[in-house]
Amino acid sequence: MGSFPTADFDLNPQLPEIAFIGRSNVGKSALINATLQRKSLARISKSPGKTRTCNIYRVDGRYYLVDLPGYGFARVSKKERAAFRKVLEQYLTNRRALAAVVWLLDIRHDPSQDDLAIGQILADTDLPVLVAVTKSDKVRRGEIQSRVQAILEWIGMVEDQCLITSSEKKQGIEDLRESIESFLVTPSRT
Ligand SMILES: Nc1nc2c(ncn2[C@@H]2O[C@H](COP(=O)(O)OP(=O)(O)OP(=O)(O)O)[C@@H](O)[C@H]2O)c(=O)[nH]1
Ligand SMILES: [Mg+2]
Repeated sequence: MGSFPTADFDLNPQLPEIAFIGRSNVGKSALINATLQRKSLARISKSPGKTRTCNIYRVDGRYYLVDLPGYGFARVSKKERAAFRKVLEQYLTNRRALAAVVWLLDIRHDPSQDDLAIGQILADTDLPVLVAVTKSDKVRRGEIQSRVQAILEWIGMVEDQCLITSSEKKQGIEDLRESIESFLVTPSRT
């Protein structure tokens, strides 16, 4: 495990990377923790904007999970926001070891301008993308499907590219692990 301020970190050994990206506070660190089945491994924030560096977790000596800084948090300066976005864009565009991206979107919110900008960057890369709709425990059961459909429509993606998750209730975690495994079978850039 390591922590890096920029996205051009060197990892040894070189292994496929699965990046978790999404707005600040969307639940990236919590979902990584749930996926790793270990508490307080990735830092979870009480106040959003906590993950300011790229935090890397090596899993079973086979691959890395990369916890990237959240984008679009309104209370940091415009300059800082732009810097975060740049780190993300460079990483997504240039990172050779990047096997796939898990893109997190909060079930309660329509995608933001920042989300849509990231969606465009992702569309411009040839990366496999899995959408993880997060915090499904925050809406009533009967609302889950319509919220997910609305979000998918916003970002122009379909249901089989999407998982419904709750780190709190451990929902969708096993499916997420399986998806990650499937991404490792056919690395996209290496
Ligand atoms: N109810 C509920 N709360 C969640 C869930 N996942 C995360 N949270 C809460 O949402 C807040 C943000 O979670 P983080 O995992 O720190 O979010 P992050 O995306 O890593 O945020 P940054 O590091 O700021 O980019 C914390 O208070 C978490 O406890 C979930 O599935 N359900
Ligand atoms: Mg975080």
